Amino acid sequence: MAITIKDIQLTTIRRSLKSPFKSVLQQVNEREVIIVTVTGDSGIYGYGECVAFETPWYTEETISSCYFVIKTVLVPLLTKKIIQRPEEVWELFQVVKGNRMAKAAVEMAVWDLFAKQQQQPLWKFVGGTSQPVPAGIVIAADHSHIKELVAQASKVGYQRIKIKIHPNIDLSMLKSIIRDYPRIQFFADANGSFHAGNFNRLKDFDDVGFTLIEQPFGEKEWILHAQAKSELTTKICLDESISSLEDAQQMIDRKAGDIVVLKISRLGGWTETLKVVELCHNHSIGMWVGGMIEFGVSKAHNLALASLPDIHYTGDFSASTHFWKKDIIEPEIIVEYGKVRLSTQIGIGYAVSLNE
Ligand code: OSB
Ligand code: MG
Repeated sequence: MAITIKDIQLTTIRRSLKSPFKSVLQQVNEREVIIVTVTGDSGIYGYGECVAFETPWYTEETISSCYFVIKTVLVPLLTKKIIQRPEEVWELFQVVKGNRMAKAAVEMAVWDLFAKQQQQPLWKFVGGTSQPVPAGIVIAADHSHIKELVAQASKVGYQRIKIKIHPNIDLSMLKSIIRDYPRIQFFADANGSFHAGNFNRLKDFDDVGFTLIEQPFGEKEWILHAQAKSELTTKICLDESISSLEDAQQMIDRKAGDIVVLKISRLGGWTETLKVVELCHNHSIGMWVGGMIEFGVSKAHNLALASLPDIHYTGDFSASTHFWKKDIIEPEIIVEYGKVRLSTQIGIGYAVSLNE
């Protein structure tokens, strides 16, 4: 059934992280996101979250560029339109170049709206299953804290721990930690900190015990990634490199990676993300859902994505309390026995509270 888009509201949320998030790219102390609320003609609300950062260190977009593009370009394009299927939003936004994170925030809200109109949880609407989603956490801190943070995460029950790495990190320290936790899967995320000049150093990471190495080289370094995939036994996984269906196709054609990190924001929304999932499935490429130091609206969308039967690796799913004193959703996201249970409520499945 068609939905007429009546109104689109933007709310800025700004909160401090409980502790700084440190990677080779940036240290994040505070987070600002935009919550997009789309109202349909029946009065139902759909929610999306824009997760661009304050400065362009992860993608080219920023939270201010997104606010500008959503407000002055995307809202006028969508308001009063009659939409039959949420995929039509992607078509409608084709006249706007780039700006995928801005587009994703609005498009996600429309998917939530459609799921609610169909009286279905979003995970069901996109074709997922009801099984609890395995929870993974990211350690992005000084090296002196890694051991202690792994011990804490293990106690909470996380089944997968992603450690932010760089070429100079102490490998014997990492080896001994990984040996101490045989039941936990360890991922390494290099955020593009390797280059042709230190390729051999990357090879030293091959026998540390990581399940995969995420984004060793820069975004466009297809040749270096292909070389890494052929010379290392550890799986190569791409994050920053994959911002479209075409990028995923490049990775496959050039044999530049084994696994893709799905991020709805970086890919420009659900429509493109689901195409990437289909492509990866058809080529036996592994997938998992990546985090963006986000709030509960984005996490709820991510949980729906992770519920798809094709997603086999554990994603960045930490409890609300990991980054935040208080999340913006009710109930908050909790990790039980290493998993997050999916909501049985319609749409994203959580109430959203936009006041402090
Ligand atoms: O490289 O995966 C990344 C957070 C922000 C920007 C980029 C990345 C990350 C993370 C995920 O590592 C952290 C999380 O939200 O759990
Ligand atoms: Mg990453």
